[in-house]
Amino acid sequence: MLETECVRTKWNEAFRAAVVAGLSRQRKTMAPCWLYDERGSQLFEQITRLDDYYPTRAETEILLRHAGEIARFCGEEVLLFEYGAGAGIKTEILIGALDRPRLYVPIDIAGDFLALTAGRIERRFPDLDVFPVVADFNHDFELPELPAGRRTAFFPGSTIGNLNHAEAAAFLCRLRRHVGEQGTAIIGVDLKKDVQTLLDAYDDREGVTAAFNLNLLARINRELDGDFPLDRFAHEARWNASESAIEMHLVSLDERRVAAAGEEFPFWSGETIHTESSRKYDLGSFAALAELTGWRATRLWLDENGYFAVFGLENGVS
Ligand code: AVI
Repeated sequence: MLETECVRTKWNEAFRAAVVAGLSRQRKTMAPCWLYDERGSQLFEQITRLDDYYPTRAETEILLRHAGEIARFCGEEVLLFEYGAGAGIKTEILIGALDRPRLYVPIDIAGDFLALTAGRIERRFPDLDVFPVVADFNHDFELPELPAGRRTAFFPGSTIGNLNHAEAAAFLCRLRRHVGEQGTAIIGVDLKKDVQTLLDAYDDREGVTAAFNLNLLARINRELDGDFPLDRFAHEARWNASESAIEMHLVSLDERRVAAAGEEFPFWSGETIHTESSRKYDLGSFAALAELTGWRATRLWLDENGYFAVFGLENGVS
């Protein structure tokens, strides 16, 4: 079996196992990573361009406005690691501002997507060496041997908000190990704000976020022989104040039984599948999380509305 086929087979098996486990729970839930098949990734791209979805705009504004300062914070001739390749324009802004970056290391589990990103960056910055690493950055993995030099970890998009507290802490510890003693990190973090702005961003007027969420059911139908009636489930965005998170749910509009992956799953009318949490931090709570994991949060850049933060972290080990 070809290596890519093998990865795909394992991934299909993991999807099947996640669906059976997630839909068998008393509170049905699926991890957000399953939203991103090819169609889901296209829909997410569209979300980032919506008027209602402010995070991409706000973070890009910060990077454009403060690129020089952020680059000075990272230092000269750095090795830049990006977790989750494909932040597109944001990566290009940062690389374009860095002083003679030595190497760009995009890290992602999706090998084909990673190859596209690597090719794009190589064409855009022909003098920069690019070393893609296929790995699931949500779990521990070893980096290959790389040239010496100061290292910066870049994690934009507030993807850290999709991790729970324990996962986010483990992730920040992992970054610290990867960048070593003199290392730094640039992390994009979406901030708490009025609830209506958040609800609008996660239930946009154009219905793209709804299509993104419902695509999970279409994917189950396609890949696991499911029979979810897509018009009898609805997208819902909810603010969970105690978790400080926007949650995405898929609500069953009737009582029914649904087949998928060779099993049957009962739904009561109004029952939901929780498909994503997007945690919103305040400045103090994110700085505290960073410090808890051995970082020092020494720099902070904000957009004009104060909606989004880019943190500059330094490895606390001196
Ligand atoms: C990828 N992640 C940071 C997005 C977010 O805002 O939590 C995913 C998303 N879900 C709905 N809209 C965007």
